[in-house]
Amino acid sequence: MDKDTLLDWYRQMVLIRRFEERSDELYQLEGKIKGFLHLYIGQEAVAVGSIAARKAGDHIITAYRDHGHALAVGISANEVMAELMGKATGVVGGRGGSMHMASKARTFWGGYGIVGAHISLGVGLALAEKYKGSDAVCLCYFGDGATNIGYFHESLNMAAVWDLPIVFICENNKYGMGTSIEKASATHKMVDKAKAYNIPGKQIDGMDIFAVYEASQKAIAACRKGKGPQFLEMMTYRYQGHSIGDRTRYRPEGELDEWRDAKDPIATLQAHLLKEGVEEAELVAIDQEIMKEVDEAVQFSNESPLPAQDTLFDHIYPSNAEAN
Ligand SMILES: Cc1ncc(C[n+]2csc(CCOP(=O)(O)OP(=O)(O)O)c2C)c(N)n1
Ligand SMILES: [Mg+2]
Repeated sequence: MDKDTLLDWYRQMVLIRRFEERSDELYQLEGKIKGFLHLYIGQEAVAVGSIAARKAGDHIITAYRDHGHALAVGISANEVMAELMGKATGVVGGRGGSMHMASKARTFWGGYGIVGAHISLGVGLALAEKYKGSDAVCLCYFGDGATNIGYFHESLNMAAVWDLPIVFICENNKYGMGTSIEKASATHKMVDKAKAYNIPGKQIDGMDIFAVYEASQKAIAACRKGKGPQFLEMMTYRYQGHSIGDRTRYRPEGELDEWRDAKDPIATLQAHLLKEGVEEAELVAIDQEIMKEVDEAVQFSNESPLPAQDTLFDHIYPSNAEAN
């Protein structure tokens, strides 16, 4: 990998981390963000490394832990932050909030709150591309908990029966909403569930951006060659609770420290860059730029208007005009 690409990965992961730390403060200390807020801190290498392996036109779809994916597909910090604050300048006009980031221009389809449901939409995106005869692929992200849902099984089955170009990316962070995999899933290796549908799969170190990128590249290439669906189980860890207010009492003491100290994705890439001769000052400069970018996003969002009252019925069905 060339130095500029690695610095870009570093920049993206630091942006996601600082952006979310600031979002946490805005929620808990300032009350500027309301509703749900599921943070992605700890899992940054998965979104950044796998999205780096896609080409323009490939589809991205994910669940409610979606700020990292939104930033990684290139939606600006301003638009993501304004969306979190429900402002008209947000990426979906302040209508969706934390769980529903999306951008048609970037073929990023969200952001979904119903666990597992979007996996079937990912299969639909892949079916459409196969039908059109394009070589576009869908990257479909979901958690370990989602693999216990019916949609997951029906979706994998249909994708395999129809040989669809979809990479199923399971972000295995060991827990669902306060429940460990061991308490909720009959098999503890998510990749085994893919085998049941004849879908090739691998467990990948999701804290190592190089491993994530390489595995994603191979899986995407296989899809483009018409080899049908692929499955990647990214072994990762979320540092924060499931959502704001979760005090993570269900996690064994010391587990978070073990992951953070030994495997933090940003620290690991940073160590690699320094070993390769990148000056520390260059990384500090990136960190400072990111802090500025996040501060500006907060200011932009604070100063942005709420959606106008007369747009209340826009984008819903039936529309105001039709209802009248
Ligand atoms: C159909 C459905 N059931 C339950 C919930 C409540 N819920 C929200 S997230 C979650 C756990 C999902 O865990 P996982 O798929 O591992 O994702 P993670 O939060 O770890 O990223 C549950 C049960 C929901 N949103 N939708
Ligand atoms: Mg999980």
